[in-house]
Amino acid sequence: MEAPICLVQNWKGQLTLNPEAIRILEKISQPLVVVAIVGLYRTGKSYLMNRLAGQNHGFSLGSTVQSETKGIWMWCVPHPTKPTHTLVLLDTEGLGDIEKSTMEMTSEINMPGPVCLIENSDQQLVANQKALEILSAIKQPMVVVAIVGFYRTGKSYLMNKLAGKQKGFSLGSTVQSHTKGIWVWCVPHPQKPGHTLVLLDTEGLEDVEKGDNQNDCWIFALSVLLSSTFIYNSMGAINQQAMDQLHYVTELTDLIKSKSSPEQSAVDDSANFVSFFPTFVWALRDFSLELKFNENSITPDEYLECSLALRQGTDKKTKRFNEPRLCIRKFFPERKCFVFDRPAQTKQLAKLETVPEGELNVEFVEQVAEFTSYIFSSSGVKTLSGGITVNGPRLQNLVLTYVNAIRSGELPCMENAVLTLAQIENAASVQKAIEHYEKQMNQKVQLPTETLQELLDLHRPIESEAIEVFIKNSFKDVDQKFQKELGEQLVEKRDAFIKKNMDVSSARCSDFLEDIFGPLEEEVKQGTFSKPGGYYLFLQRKQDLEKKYNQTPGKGLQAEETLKKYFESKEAMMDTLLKMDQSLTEKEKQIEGERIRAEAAEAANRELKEMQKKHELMMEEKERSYQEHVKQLTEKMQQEREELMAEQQKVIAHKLQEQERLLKEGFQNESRKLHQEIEKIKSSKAPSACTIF
Ligand SMILES: Nc1nc2c(ncn2[C@@H]2O[C@H](COP(=O)(O)OP(=O)(O)OP(=O)(O)O)[C@@H](O)[C@H]2O)c(=O)[nH]1
Ligand SMILES: [Mg+2]
Repeated sequence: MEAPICLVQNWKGQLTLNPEAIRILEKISQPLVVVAIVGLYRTGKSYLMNRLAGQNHGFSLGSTVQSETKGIWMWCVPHPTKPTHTLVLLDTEGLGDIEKSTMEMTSEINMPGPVCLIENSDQQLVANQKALEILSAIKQPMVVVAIVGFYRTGKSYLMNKLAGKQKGFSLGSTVQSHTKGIWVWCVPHPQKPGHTLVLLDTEGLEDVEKGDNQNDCWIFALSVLLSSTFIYNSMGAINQQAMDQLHYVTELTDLIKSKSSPEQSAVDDSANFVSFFPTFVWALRDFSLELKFNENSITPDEYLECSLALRQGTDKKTKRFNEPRLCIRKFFPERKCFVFDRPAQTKQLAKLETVPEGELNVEFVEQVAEFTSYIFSSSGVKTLSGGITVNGPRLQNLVLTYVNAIRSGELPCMENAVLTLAQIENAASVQKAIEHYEKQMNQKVQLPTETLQELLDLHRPIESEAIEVFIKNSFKDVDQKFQKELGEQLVEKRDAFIKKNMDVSSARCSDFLEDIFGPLEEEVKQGTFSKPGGYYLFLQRKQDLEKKYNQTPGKGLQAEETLKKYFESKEAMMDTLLKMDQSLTEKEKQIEGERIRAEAAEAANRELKEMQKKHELMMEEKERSYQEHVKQLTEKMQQEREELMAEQQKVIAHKLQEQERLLKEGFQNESRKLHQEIEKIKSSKAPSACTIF
């Protein structure tokens, strides 16, 4: 075996055997020596196993704080000392990986049926707390499909099909509009494991009974903002009536803002819509026409595109004709159309939910199957600008931000929503990084250390990891506000460790001093040295004990300082001993006094040097830490820049395509406008280089 292979896969807590690995094992007839390694994540297990295989590479090592190995990996190599044996190395995924536990929690979607997400009561839109809580518990990436259209046109019925259920979103069987507000139903994605399919069913537009349709526009706009696939549902053909009904799309420019403060003067804000708008799917229900154009059969998509062709002319009527078409083409570059036959006999329509599939129109059943299959395979995860994928907590915040904006009379703004999200998540990322730092420091550092350098050497890689945790979990950190905050908190935490290191050391040294010098002090009290020649006798004993103290290990970096303080506190006592020693002449006592003072001066000098050294060390550390922040930030910004460029390229490609079509159709003016938009995007500046602290 050239390289290791996965033996047991661990996918979201589900263990499965890899048949390929089993086949390899089956072929080995030699006796096996099996060595397995188990332990906490990121502790060098894979590295050690590679050494057992006699290789530098093999089991993949991670260089980040994330656990690299998942499940159990196997590597069979010839036994290095037993020629007829095979050595089987089993490398396992790290235990206690925090990331894993949060990932595993995620798969729980507990929604037996739909719940109202945004209530529409008394012309007020209110986010429903219960639904928000359900959303916030789902940590998986979300594919969000919303349906919008006129009332009583079978929207809820179709959404139930997407949920794979006969019943769910409630249907009305009378002419009265049934669904109110926006309802949500989260189900496991039928084709993308680890993803959640979020279905948004909305209240029918233009219900005559409602009288006031003020919120219809908002329901339309919110559905566009929240979804990654937006289904517009209507009855019959795409005729002028259907287009007129779609006036909401032209009103989006007045309802949604992409940038909080549009810096563009020449180009309006809606030019940015295309970068975050969902895929547009038109569902035509009870469609009874033949799909033919100039005698040729056409697909539903071609039918949609034909219907979106513009008309020449400058009169009001032509303008009204062109406007919704232009908006759809400009805002929704990705478009799709599905037609559906009438599902059943008239008398069965009112109770469609209870009609067995076998009794439905065969064509309709096929069309629904084709439709659901497209939605499942083609709808992407809801993504915000900057490549930020939406999960439950993020969707929850989006709903709140948008609904609050509408309630307070502002326009929901895409950029603001992302910034709000970023603020919440970046604050949490700082917290997460600090927790990582503290946990690792407590685990890896044995206090007290012998030197400050030693403590800093341990601190450094852990600080890098903490920054990495932050960088990985944060986005759109405007002016590096949160990274600065992290920097400050890390300094605080580090200094707290430095202080603790000193405190622990001081306390320990004091204990040692008491143990070592205690008996001597006792003897002094007893008067053992209060006799001629007693002073030098005392000095001798003191020196011996000092030696003993110096040789005692584990004192930490406060050893000298504590000793000095101790002697200082005993100065008066030693002075008395010296003065009382009658065997010494005054001259000798004077000389001894000078020696003591010289020794003290020397000690003070040493202390000063120590202080300077410490200061230098801390300055170096500050610089190094700054460089680490900058390094990781620069990498992150590079990535973000690339992401942004890719997004821009995509937008430009869409706009170029539309521009070409407009030219072909003979709309020079419109084409020129698009050209301006493209130029504007091309000249928009990439995020500036990093400046922090
Ligand atoms: N003609 C026809 N009726 C349908 C179709 N699909 C569902 N229905 C029936 O139309 C009625 C309304 O269906 P719903 O799914 O509640 O319609 P809706 O668009 O959600 O209605 P509102 O929520 O009031 O906007 C029900 O009796 C359904 O059985 C369809 O494709 N064609
Ligand atoms: Mg409905």
